[in-house]
Amino acid sequence: MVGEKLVACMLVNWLSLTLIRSVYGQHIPEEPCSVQILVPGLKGEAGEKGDKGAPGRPGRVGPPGETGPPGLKGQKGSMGRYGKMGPSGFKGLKGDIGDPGPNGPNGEPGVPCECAPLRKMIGEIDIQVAQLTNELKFIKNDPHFSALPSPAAVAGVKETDSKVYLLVKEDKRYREAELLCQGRGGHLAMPKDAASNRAIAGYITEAGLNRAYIGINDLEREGHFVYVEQSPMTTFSRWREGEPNNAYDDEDCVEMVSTGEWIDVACHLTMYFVCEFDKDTL
Ligand SMILES: [Ca+2]
Ligand SMILES: [Ca+2]
Repeated sequence: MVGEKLVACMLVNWLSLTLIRSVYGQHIPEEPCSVQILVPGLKGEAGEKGDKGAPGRPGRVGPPGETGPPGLKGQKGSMGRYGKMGPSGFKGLKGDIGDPGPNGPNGEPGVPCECAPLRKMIGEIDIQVAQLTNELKFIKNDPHFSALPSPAAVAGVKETDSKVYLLVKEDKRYREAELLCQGRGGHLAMPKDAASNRAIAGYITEAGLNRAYIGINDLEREGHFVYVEQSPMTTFSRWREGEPNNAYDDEDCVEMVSTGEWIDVACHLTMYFVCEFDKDTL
């Protein structure tokens, strides 16, 4: 490099001296050519702006960006399908009582009735019946019986010339009924003629009953009916047609129906009964 510069320097100097001698014809002292170090000159003025260059190569892929802020809530989706039916739950608590329902339609006009006085009257009658029942229990032993009104008026009993009959409205078996009559000084009613049978039947009918025990049975000997006081049957009887039939081998007691007919029935049946009392012994 230095060598190239030295040669160039010597060439320039020679050319310069030749040019000057031909122009001026004078003698110009020669200067020995020396090595010089080239120093950069002053910075020139800025050039004009060049044309736009070609687009550069695409840059490298950058790192993932940070998570941005949450976006707006999306719209509600459509309803899904029904799921399978679940198991039965526990029984719930009893609910409150509902509101009262609407009033029903008006009833038909009733028959005018003074019910309160009637109830009071029924109550008084019940008391009278109880009192009369007690009085009857003392009929036999009451020495002043003759001073009392007639038995028929007192108790509503039926009577014939020689008998007083009392219909007892208590459901009893045959034997219990007879014992109750005995306790009052009598027996179950023993119709021994048409008149007494008619009196007892009328009593049953007037009471609105269909039947009542009377004092006839074949408890001692099957088919051999006697009166409850053990007296034998007379020629009088009022068996209903087909009776006595001792049905189911279990009919040893006798009821009178409202027509006055007799029917043998089972003794364990309970029904009302008619007692009779002898006027002679009252
Ligand atoms: Ca019998
Ligand atoms: Ca029978």
